[in-house]
Amino acid sequence: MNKKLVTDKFVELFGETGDFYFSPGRVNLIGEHTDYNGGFVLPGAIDKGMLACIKVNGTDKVRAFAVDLNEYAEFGMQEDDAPEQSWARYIFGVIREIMKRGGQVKGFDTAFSGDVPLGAGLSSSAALESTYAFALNDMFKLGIDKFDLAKIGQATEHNYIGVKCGIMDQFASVFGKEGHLIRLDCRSLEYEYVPFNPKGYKVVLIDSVVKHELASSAYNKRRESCEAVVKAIQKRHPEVELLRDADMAMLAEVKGEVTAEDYMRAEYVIEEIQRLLDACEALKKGDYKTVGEKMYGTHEGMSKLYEVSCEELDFLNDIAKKCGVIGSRVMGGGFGGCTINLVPEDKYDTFVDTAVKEFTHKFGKEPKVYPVKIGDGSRKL
Ligand code: GAF
Repeated sequence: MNKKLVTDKFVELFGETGDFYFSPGRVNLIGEHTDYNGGFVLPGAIDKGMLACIKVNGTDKVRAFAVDLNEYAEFGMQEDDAPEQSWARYIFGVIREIMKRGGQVKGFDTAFSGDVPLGAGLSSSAALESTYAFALNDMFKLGIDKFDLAKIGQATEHNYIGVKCGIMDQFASVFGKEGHLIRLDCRSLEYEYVPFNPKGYKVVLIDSVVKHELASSAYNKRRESCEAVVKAIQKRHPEVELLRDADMAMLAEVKGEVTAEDYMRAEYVIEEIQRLLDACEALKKGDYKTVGEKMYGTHEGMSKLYEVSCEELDFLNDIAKKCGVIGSRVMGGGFGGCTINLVPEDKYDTFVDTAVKEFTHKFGKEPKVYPVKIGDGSRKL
């Protein structure tokens, strides 16, 4: 993380340096598209994220600089002051969500930079939201707890970006703990840190470098499908609030009442919640083989039923199988981005070399490789 770059830019633009805050991106071992269905997820913060320098400026305006994009934005903090630039809308959204909850935010100057790759499914946007939610809470002594910091990030996505995401990414970013995954119940927000040190294995991400233009509308559509199925199930089972409460028998009952597409989406989610629970049990016993099998199951479901994979990601998944990787799947929302791979140490080099070589040969572009280190959550530096 280039602290010097951020400091230099901040000083050049605004004079004396300010305070530094960092929030990470995340990986998720298993449990995808389950969060907004009230299910479970198993993410971990990574050692890459967003770094911001920030200082009160004595005005009622924000002056912000995105170092990596070399772009400047200046905006007020009232509802109709929304900035043009999409990166600035994340900061604006966080401020607005804090203010809606009664927090007093004053004008500030800021510059930020990130080393979490954009559009790779590693939650660069949650990292940005968490950085500013955490920083403003700390600077203005707002007393917002960590759960609400995560919810502020999520609400920013809903209300200022237009992505109806779940809570996983922001939660992982704020609550991350080095060497641990977080088993999170996305309905109650009860969570448990699960030590993650798979002896004999390495975790690596292979980035397909595919970025889906319409990812957010496709994402929102998946959520609508799940909600449509819940509505149908509720006619017979009013106690079902979210897909998390449904089972395959309930789903089967509404087969003729929902579209075939919505049915497949719900089938995936119900199976995925179970896969995650099974994987967590296996993880407790150190049974990585079973964890890996579940990961392959997730990929299959995300590809065939939820239809959020793509040719490139399926190709990477096949290579993983061929190279003896014990678990591999598309990670995050999908529609491009990375696969996460649980690789026996002795197969690591061969897998990475083969994936890079064969992918480049087939698609004419090189995938990126990110070894994963599980780091801490939001913090002041
Ligand atoms: C994206 C969303 F932001 C998360 O809330 C989650 O739904 C994920 O996709 C899929 O599991 O990262």
